[in-house]
Order: sequence, then C-alpha cells, then structure tokens
Amino acid sequence: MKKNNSSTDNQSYRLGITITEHLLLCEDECPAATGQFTRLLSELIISAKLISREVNKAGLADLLGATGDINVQGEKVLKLDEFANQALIWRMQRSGLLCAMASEENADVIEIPDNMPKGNYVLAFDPLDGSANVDANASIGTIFSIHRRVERTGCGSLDNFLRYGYEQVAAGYFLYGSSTMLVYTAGNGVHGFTLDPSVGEFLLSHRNITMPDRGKIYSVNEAYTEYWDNRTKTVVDYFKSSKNDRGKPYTARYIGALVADFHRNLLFGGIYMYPADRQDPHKPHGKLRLLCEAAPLAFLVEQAGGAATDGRQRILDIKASELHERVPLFIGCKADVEKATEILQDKQ
Ligand code: P6P
Repeated sequence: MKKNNSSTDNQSYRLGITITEHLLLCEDECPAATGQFTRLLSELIISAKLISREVNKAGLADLLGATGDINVQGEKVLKLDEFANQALIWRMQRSGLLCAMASEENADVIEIPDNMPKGNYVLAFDPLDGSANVDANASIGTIFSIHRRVERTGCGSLDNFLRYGYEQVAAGYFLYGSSTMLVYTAGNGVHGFTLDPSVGEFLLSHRNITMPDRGKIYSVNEAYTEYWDNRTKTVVDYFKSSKNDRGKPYTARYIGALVADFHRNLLFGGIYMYPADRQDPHKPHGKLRLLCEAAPLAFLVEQAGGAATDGRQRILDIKASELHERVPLFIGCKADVEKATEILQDKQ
C-alpha cells in the first residue's frame, strides 16, 4: 500500500498551548485583568529570547569570559551578564508598563527616561543568575519579580522595592539549559513553558507544578562547612542522613546556579540551602539577594506547595530594607524546610 504522503498525514501543524494563549485565558478568568500584566510578561519573553540566543552561541561569538568590570556585588561582570542586563533594561524601559526597575547588576534604582511612558509596575531582576557557569556550558537563568507601584504617577522611587515579598503580583524565571524554559506564577499556581525554537514560541509543558511534602535531594555548597555555625552543620547532617519516601538516602545535587538547582528541586522534590556563613564579614547574611533571588523564588515555591525561610522566618514576610539586601535561604519541600528551620531555631 503506497504510503499517503499528503499533508494531512504530517501533523506537525499541531502546536501546544502557547504562553500568549495561556495568558489570554487567565485574563478572561480574571475580571480585574487589564492586559497590562500580559503585555509585561510578553516583553520579558522577548528579552529572554534574545538572551537565550546569545547564551546558546556564547562559545562561538566571543561572549565568554569577563568584561573586566566589577559589579555592585563585588563580583566580576561577565560579557553575558552585561548583555542580559542591557537587553532587559533597554526593552523594559520602552514597554510603558514600568515606573522603575532594579537589577542585581546595578547599584541604584533604574529610572525610566523622561521621554518614555511610565506604567503601574516595578520590576526587579537578576539578569543572568549563575553566570559563572556559562563558560562551562552549565544551566543559568534570569529571575524576575513584579510589584504594583506604590505612588500613583511619575517616576518610581526606591520605596516601590522596599516591600514585603507577599506583595509581589508575579514572579518567575527563564532557564537557559538543555532547553529554554519560562516558569512563572501570578498567584494562581506555577506553570512551566518550554521554548520551541523551530517556531519561537513558549509552549505549555508543565501545567500547575506542585511539590511533594518531602523531597529526595539536598543542595548546599559543603565547601563552606567551616564557616557555618553548629546548628547549620546539624541541618546539613540531618539531610545527609535522611531517607526519602522509598527508603533511599537523599541525593546531593549542587549546580552552583540557584535558578537551576531550584528548578530541579521544584520538579523532583528537594531543599536548596544557602546559609549565613562567616566566610565574608561583609556578607554576614549569606550571598543571596532578597529582592531578585529569594523573594521571587519564595513566591513560586509557596504557590507550588513548598516553603522558604531565612532560617527564622518566612521569606515572604520579610520587608526589604535596602535594594541589595542579602538573606540566608532555605527553600524547597515544605516538610524539609520546616525541619531545617526547627533545627536552626533549636525547636526540635
Ligand atoms: P557558591 C550564583 O552566583 C549564585 O548567586 C547562585 O546562583 C548560586 O546558587 C550561588 O551563587 C553559588 O554560590 O558560593 O556556592 O559558589
């Protein structure tokens, strides 16, 4: 029987649910929706596609290595850090949806130029988290957090960023790995989209992501053990001797890119820890930033049924006191984070 090669046999015309269709469906279900959030996320997606393109060709386009600059965190700025930061700032400034931005790479609030329209939101972001991994071709990502503005009009001030984590209206990340993904929440669950580069669309691939109560993975940089206090050492020892629900030991996994470690633990179940350490007297609260790392991921993890604390309190209950405030972070499956927090508070 001659195989019928007509186009109806080739079902490659079929496409999954695009992010745009998903957002429009969410808008229809939310009477108060104005469409501004949909436009804001759409602008972020274009920026992420540009960053993904550069990350994927970095090794071939002289985009590896450092620029020679040092950022406000005291870290070497890599060429891709700079590209990602500028791509986000350039595009989002013109969106007409923001009244201010804050980037991990910039010391101060990034204002929207006078000749550009202002909007009702503020955006905080880590343009390329884990970028030290890029020269080794390991996964890295962009983390973002969105708040509604506090003033009614005009340029957004620093006050727009000194907020409680629970006030975020949306948060998420783009992961540049074996595939490029968007994982976000707007307060109605956590949804994952995978970029189909052949059509340039993010397609729904992980609907309503939820975490198990207990995990099977622990992520921490044990090279810093000597800098930890005894309770932190007890926490890590606890997970090293924990058994998962199949009676197997927890597995140690640490990529060195928060966004990649978080994503794996979100999907498979686990806890990521970056405790306060005494390695650097200038960073007594650890390395991770509240506004553009801990708070957005805490919003996501709670929406997925998990938890996030600084070892004492819920991350989302912390009100930022400065733009680049750092916090210790224990984030992942609810029972694992609660156990870590109990030990750290000596409430066993
Ligand atoms: P360390 C990357 O610089 C980062 O902020 C996170 O993405 C990552 O989890 C952590 O630092 C790695 O830090 O001290 O273990 O190399």
